Amino acid sequence: EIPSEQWAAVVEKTGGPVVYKKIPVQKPGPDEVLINVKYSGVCHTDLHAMKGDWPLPTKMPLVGGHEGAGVVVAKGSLVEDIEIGDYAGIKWLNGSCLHCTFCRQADEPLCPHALLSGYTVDGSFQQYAIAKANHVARIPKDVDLEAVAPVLCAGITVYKGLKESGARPGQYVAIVGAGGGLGSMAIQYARAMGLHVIGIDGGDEKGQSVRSLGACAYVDFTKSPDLVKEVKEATPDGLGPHAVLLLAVSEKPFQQATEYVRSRGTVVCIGLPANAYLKAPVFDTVIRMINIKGSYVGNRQDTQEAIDFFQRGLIKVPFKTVGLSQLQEVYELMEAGKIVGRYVVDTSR
Ligand code: 8ID
Ligand code: ZN
Repeated sequence: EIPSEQWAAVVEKTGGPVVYKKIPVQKPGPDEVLINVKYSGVCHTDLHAMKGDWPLPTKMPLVGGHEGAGVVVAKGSLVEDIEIGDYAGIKWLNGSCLHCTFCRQADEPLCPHALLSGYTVDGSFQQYAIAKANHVARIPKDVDLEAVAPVLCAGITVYKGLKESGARPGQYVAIVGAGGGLGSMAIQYARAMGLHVIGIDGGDEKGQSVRSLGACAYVDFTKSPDLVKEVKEATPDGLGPHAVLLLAVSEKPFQQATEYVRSRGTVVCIGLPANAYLKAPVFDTVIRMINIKGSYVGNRQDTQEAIDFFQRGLIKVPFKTVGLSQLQEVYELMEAGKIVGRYVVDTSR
């Protein structure tokens, strides 16, 4: 039975903190489903949202969360291809119009009318969350909801970023922020796609994790006397990685990546540090034919492909699970840069 009240983690004012409290359960509209969220991953985006880091306002009060894995418990009258009891996922893209030029070309994240879970609409840090049926991730019944939660944003985003990078099997990719949530996933997706991985992050604990997930090299940005040289030397011919995935929450690596990417290589910007700018020398960008681009989550097909990699057992990323009531503590660890991999919250406690 669906209760009328539920536990949720609510941001009541920009800047936080997040408050664990009871709020009403909403009813799905005709084209929506209600998902009993069991587990939700905690993305750095949720912290950016609480802090008001970006030039895009959030709704307020706000229930954050956009890596919610759960069970469909109610659906609107227009929903046909999803049943009560199915496993489903709340992802960043909660809904899109499906008729604009971007939606028509499967670039749904670019839809001018996109609804964003845990940002412009309430997300998965509650026991019962709503999303447009057309956009919820379809999760097969044999998949573990706790372990798959981080795939719903981190997994989809890095998988898409790797595709956007154009890197081919056998080539080298540098992953900047490799010890974080997106980074840990990126190492595993890159390996599954046949790429060699150079992980860049700070500290020994992250280094250990990066290596154990399968990177062939780890470069510690807090210790390296010459990071550019070290990254280039991690490729056999010394010419640098074919692609760079920028996942860090700081501006410096965004200014640095073109210095070590291989000629004709691609720098993919994914991390969203507050007030940050890209900078690259025009001369080098031209004469070395460097590509610089952005990549933003993924479309519905990317979502299902990312889940398929996970279902096949190719993506094994350790995570720590705590109660939803402890979300504020997770944010404090994240702010301090102390999280290795991903935290998942259990909405039942
Ligand atoms: O669609 C998108 N583009 C998208 C989707 C999801 C998330 C973008 N994001 C954004 C988030 O909003 C956030 O800005 O990606 C960024 C990373 O999210 P995350 O992986 O959830 O954050 P994290 O777990 O805190 O990991 C960040 C890592 O960066 C490292 C940190 O040590 C941490 O491990 N890092 C930093 I801060 N500075 C670094 C540097 N100079 C660095 N690593 C290497 N070099
Ligand atoms: Zn996210």
